[in-house]
Amino acid sequence: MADYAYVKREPGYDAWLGREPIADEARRSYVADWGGAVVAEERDPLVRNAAKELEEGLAAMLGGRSAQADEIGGARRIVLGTFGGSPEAAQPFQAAEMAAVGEEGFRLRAAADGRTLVVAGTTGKGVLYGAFHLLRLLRTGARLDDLDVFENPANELRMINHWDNADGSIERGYAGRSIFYKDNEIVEDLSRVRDYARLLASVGINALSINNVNVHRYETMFVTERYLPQIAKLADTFRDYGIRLFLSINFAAPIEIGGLATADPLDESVRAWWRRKTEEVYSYVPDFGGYLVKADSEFRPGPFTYGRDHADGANMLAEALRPFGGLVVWRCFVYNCRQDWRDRTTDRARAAYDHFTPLDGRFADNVILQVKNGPMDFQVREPVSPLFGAMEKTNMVIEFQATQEYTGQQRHLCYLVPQWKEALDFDTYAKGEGSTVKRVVDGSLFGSRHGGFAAVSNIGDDANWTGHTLAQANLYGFGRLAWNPELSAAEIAQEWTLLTFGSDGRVVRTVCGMLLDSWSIYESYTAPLGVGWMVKPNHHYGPDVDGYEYSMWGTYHFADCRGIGVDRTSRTGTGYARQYKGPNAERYESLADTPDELLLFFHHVPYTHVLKSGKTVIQHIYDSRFEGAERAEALVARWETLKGLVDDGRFAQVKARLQEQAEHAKEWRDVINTYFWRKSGIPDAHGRKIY
Ligand code: GCW
Repeated sequence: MADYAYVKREPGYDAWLGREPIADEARRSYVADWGGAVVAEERDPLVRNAAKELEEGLAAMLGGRSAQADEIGGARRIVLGTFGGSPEAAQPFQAAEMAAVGEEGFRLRAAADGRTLVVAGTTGKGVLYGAFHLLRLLRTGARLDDLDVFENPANELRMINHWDNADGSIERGYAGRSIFYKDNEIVEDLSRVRDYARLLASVGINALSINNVNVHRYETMFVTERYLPQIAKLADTFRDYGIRLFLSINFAAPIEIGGLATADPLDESVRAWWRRKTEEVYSYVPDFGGYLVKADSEFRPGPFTYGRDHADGANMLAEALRPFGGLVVWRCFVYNCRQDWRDRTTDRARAAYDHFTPLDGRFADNVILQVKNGPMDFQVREPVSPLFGAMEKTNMVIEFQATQEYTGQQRHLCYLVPQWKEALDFDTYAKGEGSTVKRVVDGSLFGSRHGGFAAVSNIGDDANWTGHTLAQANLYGFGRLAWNPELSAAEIAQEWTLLTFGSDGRVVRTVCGMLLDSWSIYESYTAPLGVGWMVKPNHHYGPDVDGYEYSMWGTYHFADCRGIGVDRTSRTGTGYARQYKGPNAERYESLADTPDELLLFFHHVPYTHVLKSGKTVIQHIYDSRFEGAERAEALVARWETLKGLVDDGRFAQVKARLQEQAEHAKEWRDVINTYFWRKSGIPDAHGRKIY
């Protein structure tokens, strides 16, 4: 792991909490005028951190001077505090206004005296979020004179899942090694972890699971005193930034480390073991969040071994956690990963729905099911999982993948917020029109007790956290969206760019444009029309059309000399389309109504099938591969226009990645086009080079 003092100075380390002074002089003096002094009287550690962040942020914006009224000469002050603990912070608000602010919400207001800007919340956590919001407003050019902001987060759980292993490796990690572990120990120096907590808190993340859902030998012992003292220190670091720590657990732990002969969730000795363990965890981490569980999935142990179901398994852990207010986050990524490719009746896309919907109503109220956004596995394009909206009596969290396993591994640019927005805005029709996914997970649709968002982390110990500097926008965007899913992908891109690269109009326009185009570019040179995969096995990077075609993983495209796609209709296919409700089921059952971008997910069609766009499938395959590769190449040229406007370090870093992407996009283009030309025998209508 790179030395902290060193990485801290590297370009990109500060990410969107950048330390550059505000370039525009008028703006700088306006901010200086308002930010004369930061006043916070409470001892609450979160209020203290809020004040510290504001002070340091202001000092940086104003060019390194400390934000003291007399030095900067600003006449006005920023007051931070909780309504209950700071009369000055409460002063500008009516009782009803204060009552409307939830546990994590905040209000910002320019007080009537014209001299005070107030950052106030019900709790220290709210004040902290308010301070970060104010910093964002200061940097992005907001007017302060009549400032009046009121926010509560839309979602209770705003969580990051780390797939970090104790040996320091990261499953599907593309930005270096773990910042938490080295050689099966938790790192001693938590300075970098603290900076990470700041980044997360600044976008409202409030929960974090620190180890891979595939729990191996050492991580199984995280719930023992071998690790708990160090885990408690990690939890302390995160607590000061309002983040609750979760652990991924091994369902077979009672056997592997407990000396029991079984892990049967209905066995009293097993239940007692988990109760004792959980008590021990809470003795070290009093505000411990709970357990994240991958069970009976991809060779992980689970309740099936004992003839029990997922509700039995989850409820056993829920019982152990309940006295302490802890949660079970139980993943629904459950499918048969030993499928025979010859078997055409099994459809992996159906699996989560088939396993879990019969259990609706059986889960304890401190269990939350965590469902991947799509039914398969984080492909560049998938329909939305039909589990959303299908379990009225069950808490649900949506799981996104910020780490770009299937979307370019942070070597390619792929801003995922537009993809996530599509999933969140998808109407499930569960209770008629307007039953969107975001309303399922925020709890409002079914009145669920718990819910929210989770994302698989995309950070590692690379100096810039995410490998590709522009991939920071995915972490930023995830947090912002979890706080407020109504923000648009463009608004988030703009905020991130302003905060990260400053306010030069050319930079903002160019970077936002690149971000917003990038998902579509990546999609267009990789797998066509929603069919997915076509990647090299295991590491999943680069094109291999048949890489998974004859494997056990259930991810097939069924291309032959006549056509391609998976028939998931109920009349002639696997019936998956019927897992949707009302108009969605009708749409996907119908070849004519299925949108082009998902055509091959739902239907097997001849290459000569004509799309809504007017093109044949084969011509679409060729055209989009050619266009995609060209657009990838154009990204390099677009970035190059920013030479001298972005610091040299980050400029060079991004340029190198974009060049690699452009080259690799050609590889995708040629492998895919050649494959389909050879299979179909149909030439490109425009006679371009296909090998
Ligand atoms: O996307 C797949 C990955 C696995 C991962 C699994 C999961 C942690 O290829 O590496 O395992 O999903 O989500 O559990």
